[in-house]
Amino acid sequence: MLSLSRFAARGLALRSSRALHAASQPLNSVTEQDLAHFAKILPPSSILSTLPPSSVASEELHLYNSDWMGKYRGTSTTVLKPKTTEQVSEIVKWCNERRIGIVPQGGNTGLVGGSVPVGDEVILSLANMSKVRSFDSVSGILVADAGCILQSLTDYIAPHNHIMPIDLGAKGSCQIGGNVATNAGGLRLLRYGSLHGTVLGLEVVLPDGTILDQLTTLRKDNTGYDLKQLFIGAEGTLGIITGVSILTPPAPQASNNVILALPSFKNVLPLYEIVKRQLSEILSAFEYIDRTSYDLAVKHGQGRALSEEDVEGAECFVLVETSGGKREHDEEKLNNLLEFLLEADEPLINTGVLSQNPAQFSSLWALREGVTEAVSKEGKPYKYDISVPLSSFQDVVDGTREHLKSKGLYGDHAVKYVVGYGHVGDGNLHLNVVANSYTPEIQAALEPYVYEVVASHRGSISAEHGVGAMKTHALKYSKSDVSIAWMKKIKQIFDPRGIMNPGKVLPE
Ligand code: FAD
Ligand code: 2HG
Ligand code: ZN
Repeated sequence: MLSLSRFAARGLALRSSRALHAASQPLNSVTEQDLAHFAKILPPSSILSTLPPSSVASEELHLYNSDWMGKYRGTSTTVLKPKTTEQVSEIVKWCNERRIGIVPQGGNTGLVGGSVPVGDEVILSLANMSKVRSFDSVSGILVADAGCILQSLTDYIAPHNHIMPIDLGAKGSCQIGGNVATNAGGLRLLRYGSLHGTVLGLEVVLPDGTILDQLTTLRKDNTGYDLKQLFIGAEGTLGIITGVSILTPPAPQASNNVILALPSFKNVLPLYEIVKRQLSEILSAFEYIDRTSYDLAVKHGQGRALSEEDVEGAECFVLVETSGGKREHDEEKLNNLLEFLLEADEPLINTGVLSQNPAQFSSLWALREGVTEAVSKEGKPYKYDISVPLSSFQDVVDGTREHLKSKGLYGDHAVKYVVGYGHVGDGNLHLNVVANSYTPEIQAALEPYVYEVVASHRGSISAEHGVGAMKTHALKYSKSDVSIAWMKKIKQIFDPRGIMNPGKVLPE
């Protein structure tokens, strides 16, 4: 008995050292033989390759090889677009045997370079896996292919009076699988919590091609380790999500929003306390926009500008949304809040602009949701999505600007703006540094500076966008050596040959 277990343990050690060795070898490039094999799994229309017989021009792969910001670029020769989980499994099995790297790609809206190759890995696009598998309008449980676009799922369940528990500016392009893979936060997290809570089950193709079917629709299931949680936020490094089961909340009967103009950032925290207390159960978002973010949103046509009078003297803005069961009740609460705020002896706000109809509701939201787009139109953004104490949001933004000034990098020749906006309710600041172009000097001035500031607050270097290719070297600022070592062990167990989204999340 004893000798058998010793033997078994030795066998395991041998296997894992061989696997470790494999993972440190360079990955193989796709060859014409590989393409011939993929052609047995997929129809020609689902294969895009610069290699024969597909032989498309490399420009046709540009959209897949480049990220949303135009900051990260891969050199993949081949994009595969399977329609079924079985096809994904067959592709992955082959790539694992041949040691070809795979990058799972959803809507390619990620902001940390996770969705594009670091070299010439195969891009496995989920775009053709876009069917709703089932929806139960009583429980609100939706089961869908991972490639379903978030907005189309929203539209699908709307007639059944349900909404998706997640909402973000990229909803028209991002996919539910990408949302789960990044554990996306977004604009509804304050109300409906994170995907770690709302995702009930997943179907995942593991790096050896095995299909892990955990697509349960159970609200409660305590049968041991909850494996699906590992894939939520793994950014495609542990497997390819092919199906998602998610709990969708009933649509609120009434939603309202208001933009509050504040004379000073220091009023944001006390305002948040009052708003939470007064609106309690109907508060569904509390979003922060600094003045420059607002000005850029307006400049680039995101939402309708507030009147001159409303923005005069405003250092920043807060967008408050309510979602509740009764319109009159909610409106009364919101009006009472506004009255209270405006009539205070020392008012925390200058003014409040309340939406009066659905068009105005969307327009106010666009001023906040549209900042990302506006910033990208203005220049080349360096993006840091960090968790720091709310009280330090402005100091982090101002400190970064001063730091760049001290390096001679602030001004039209280099960095044009340093802006802050984000999800106050989640303690998540989006620090965006808008430059004329991406340069090594700006990069060196920002990193590790920003990460050190975050670490000094015991914050997180990634509150919601993930690590991707951007922050692998910076993981240590938010995770201990012990945590990183265990993350590496988990990666090694699932993906001993290192094929799944190489160069992402974990440091070398
Ligand atoms: P992709 O960008 O394609 O991929 C992202 C990562 O997930 C990559 O590592 C990729 O390999 C992996 N991946 C994708 N699909 C799968 C899959 N099926 N299985 C395994 N791995 C997979 N993010 C937020 O959190 N909150 C926001 O409010 C927010 N707003 C945004 C607004 C704009 C305008 C933009 C452009 C982006 C925003 N983002 C936001 C970032 C981005 O939209 C999210 O990270 C989103 O969840 C990515 O989804 P996607 O389908 O585009 O994934
Ligand atoms: C948001 O909250 C997104 O608008 C994007 O997470 C943030 O572009 C960014 O930095
Ligand atoms: Zn965000």
